[in-house]
Amino acid sequence: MEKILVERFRAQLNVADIPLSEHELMDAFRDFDVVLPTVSDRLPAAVFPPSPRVRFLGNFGVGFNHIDIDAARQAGIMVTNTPGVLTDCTADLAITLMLMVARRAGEGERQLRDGEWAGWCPTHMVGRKVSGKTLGIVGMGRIGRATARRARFGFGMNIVFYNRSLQHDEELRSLGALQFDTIEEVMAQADFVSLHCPGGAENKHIINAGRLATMRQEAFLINTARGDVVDEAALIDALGERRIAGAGLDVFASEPSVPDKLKSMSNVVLLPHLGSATEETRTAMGMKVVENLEAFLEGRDPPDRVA
Ligand code: 8YV
Repeated sequence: MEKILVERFRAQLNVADIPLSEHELMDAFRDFDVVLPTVSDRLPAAVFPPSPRVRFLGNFGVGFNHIDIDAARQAGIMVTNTPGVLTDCTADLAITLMLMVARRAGEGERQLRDGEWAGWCPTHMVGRKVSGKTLGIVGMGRIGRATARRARFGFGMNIVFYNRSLQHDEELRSLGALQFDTIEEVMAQADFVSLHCPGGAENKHIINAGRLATMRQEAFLINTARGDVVDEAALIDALGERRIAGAGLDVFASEPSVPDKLKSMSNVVLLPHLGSATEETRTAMGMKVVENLEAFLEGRDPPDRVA
């Protein structure tokens, strides 16, 4: 993205690649007009100095729970994000995780590479069928819907979902998607529970011990949303005690650190936050950041303003 920025804004901007520590970010807020953070850059209220020079935060990503939006608003700093362009790839990855964990793909690949595959036999690495099962979605936004479409039309799955607001429209009717009033009801019905709600204080640990206890023993949890949505310790307990069948996780509470207990579990698939990681999507995200920045510099309202 830096290359695109340098080329596009050579005349207007002096571009620097800033290290990530909170302290250095505070300095950046004093020294720069524009900062383009990613999900790895934690921007709590404490990072915002009293009279920051920065006027624009162009977040490289759709989720912005790592930025204290109220602090930005109070400081009069505009914040933008990159919605829409990563919907397909994130939904693709949710389906990848579902397939991998249910069909034991990661486990099987590790076994083969380790030279431990003893040959075909009827009971070798038997997993669970995905097609025709019930998918429970928590958060029926863009990515939730894209995941539901893939599951319904690609795998003939039944869709049930929870969403804060009531949703009924033509697309949901064509998916045969059934909305429930509570997350518990969705979790109790589903063979796979896939999380697609935003992170941040509002949704912190909405998947907790109590809710995990409502899941069926043969069900899987899939998370491509944010790590803090799930109480990781409670999930580790549920997985360890085989109260649920497994989990496919692309996001974690304290990235890039991942609990050793999770790493030691064979019924868990772990990916390093790859939701949007394709050439096409990362380029499109970069272009969105550029579009928003361009609008800001020209005094227009950026298309993806969140504050
Ligand atoms: C991005 C994501 O890669 O956009 C998001 O919210 O979670 C990821 O897919 C990440 O945010 C980059 O900053």
